[in-house]
Amino acid sequence: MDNRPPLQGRIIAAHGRHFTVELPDGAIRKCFPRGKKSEAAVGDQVEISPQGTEEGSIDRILERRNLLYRSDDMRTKQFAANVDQLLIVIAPEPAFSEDLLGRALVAAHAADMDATIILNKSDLTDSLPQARQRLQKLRDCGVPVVEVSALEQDEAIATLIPLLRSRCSLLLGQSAMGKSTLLNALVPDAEARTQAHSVALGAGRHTTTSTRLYHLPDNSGDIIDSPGFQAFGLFHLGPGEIERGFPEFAQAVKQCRFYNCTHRHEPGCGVLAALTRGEISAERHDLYKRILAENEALQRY
Ligand SMILES: Nc1nc2c(ncn2[C@@H]2O[C@H](COP(=O)(O)OP(=O)(O)O)[C@@H](O)[C@H]2O)c(=O)[nH]1
Ligand SMILES: [Mg+2]
Ligand SMILES: [Zn+2]
Repeated sequence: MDNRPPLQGRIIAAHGRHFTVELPDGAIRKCFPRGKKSEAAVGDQVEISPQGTEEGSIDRILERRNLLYRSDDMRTKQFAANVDQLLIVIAPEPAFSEDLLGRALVAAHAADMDATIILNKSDLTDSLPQARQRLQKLRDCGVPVVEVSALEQDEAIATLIPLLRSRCSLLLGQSAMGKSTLLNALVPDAEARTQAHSVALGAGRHTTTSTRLYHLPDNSGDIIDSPGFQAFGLFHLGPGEIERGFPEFAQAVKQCRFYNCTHRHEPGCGVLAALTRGEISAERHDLYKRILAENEALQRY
């Protein structure tokens, strides 16, 4: 048994049962949580007890600034902790889901994280106008949108680096939107590291299977890559948090007659009035109602 003092480090990768922890001097240790279940997430600051030269146990997760997660049915999936901004990567092809995009924005809001949409593959000029048009309602309510093409590496880097500087950013998106291609442009040695890991796991060469934090060159910021997702449940959010995830409702909510208005059928509802006037998009209001209905259905069990 080792009897050395605990060390503080940061989780830079999660692989199911074990985690990669980076220490302040850059050393890496493979660490296992104490106990069966672990709440640790990439980005967490942790206290570890070193074991041998390469391993350790995670004794404690230090207090988090924030945590982004989703919850589908009874399972929750933590994306990352202590994140400064969420970068949601979408593309004109394959067509992105407005439902998933809207949910990711709600989750970011609830976690107190800035969010920016990265519209990748801007070189696909045939389908780009439609993608832009689908984003307009989010642009209108103040969500920043940045267009890049990961295939035009130098330009993409020049556009993204100022956004990433001195911050920890989380790349999130459906698969095939180009997250890994963007990451490889930004972090030149990322691909080698990802592939070595995928080969070890027997996973596909181009499939991101785990969440991992990378340092940008010159330590100018951190970026976290994550596997794609097909579902984005928000069962952990209450009605107020869901409502605040739709910033374009904020003004209209002040006009609601009832303080506990759910903005679905109530008389004197400011949101429904704004919807009728075309100031709030019907798709966004539908998404709001879907999330609310899912959470209500869960509470009946
Ligand atoms: N035309 C075009 N294709 C891209 C761009 N970025 C990525 N791709 C392609 O899209 C596919 C999915 O990319 P990948 O990075 O694996 O997506 P991920 O699943 O989000 O990590 C690959 O075939 C990439 O070569 C881009 O900016 N333009
Ligand atoms: Mg990927
Ligand atoms: Zn209302």
